[in-house]
Amino acid sequence: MSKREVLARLRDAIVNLDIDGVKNAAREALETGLTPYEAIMEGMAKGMEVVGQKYEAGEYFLAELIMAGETMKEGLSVLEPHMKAGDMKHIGRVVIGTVEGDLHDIGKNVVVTLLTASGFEVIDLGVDVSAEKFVEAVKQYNPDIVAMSALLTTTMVNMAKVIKALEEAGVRSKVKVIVGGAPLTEEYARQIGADAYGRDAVEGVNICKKWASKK
Ligand code: B12
Repeated sequence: MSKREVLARLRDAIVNLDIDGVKNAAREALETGLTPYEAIMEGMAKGMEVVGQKYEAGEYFLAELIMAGETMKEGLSVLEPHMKAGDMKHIGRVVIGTVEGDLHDIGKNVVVTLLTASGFEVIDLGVDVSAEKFVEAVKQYNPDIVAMSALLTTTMVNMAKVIKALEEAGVRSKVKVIVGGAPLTEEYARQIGADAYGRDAVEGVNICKKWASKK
């Protein structure tokens, strides 16, 4: 099979949410001599773009977005062991986490997958992440972007605490801050001093991509 055919298979497997198909196509990609980077960016990520478009067009819903994320993860699990450090040219670095007191991570994980597929290096701090942990991670990893998720009205206030802590630590101006999660609004994001609000993962990642291209 030609490289082009394998890339098309990778793309289609993501669009069709086909876990077995994506694993097989990822193995074929390696056999055909594609690099894992090419398989991700020119194959699976193209599929993710189509999934995003279908979501925006109302053809796909959240369930498909989550499944596409899972499918992508399965494909990555085949390719990752074959990736050499420095193989992947990252377009930016993102520190992400669900804020303190909040254990919801399904949406955040979709954001992580889409960011990774778009070429970002993502440091995922997980759930229930305190302001101190965000600040430590910013000092340690020197990211371009800090992304926060909250699904509870009682925890979204903790996003403001993180931004304040970044200010107090003198690192706020070094990063762009994007926030997301079901209870948030554009207005709330502005009010707490975030640089952007992502209504969903697709919009959020598009904003991050725009920032990366302006670097
Ligand atoms: C699944 C779920 C749970 C699971 C979480 C499992 C997990 N691993 O995440 C469990 C069962 C653990 C849970 C627990 C609780 N939950 Co709950 N949960 C939900 C549920 C049903 C779905 C959330 C979800 O995953 N959606 C799917 C994802 C893909 O969507 P999403 O998270 O919104 O993310 C999308 C966008 O928001 C955006 N996004 C999200 N994060 C970010 C970040 C950035 C940077 C960007 C750009 C975008 C972005 O992109 C995503 C994809 O497009 C919601 C109801 C609902 N329909 O939202 C209630 C809900 C969020 N839960 C609720 C509650 C009350 C609770 C509990 C307090 C219940 C209890 N009494 O114990 C606990 C709290 C636990 C805690 N401390 O966090 C309420 C919150 C009410 C409120 N406004 O505060 C909701 C709304 C249900 C309800 N109607 O009452 N929950």
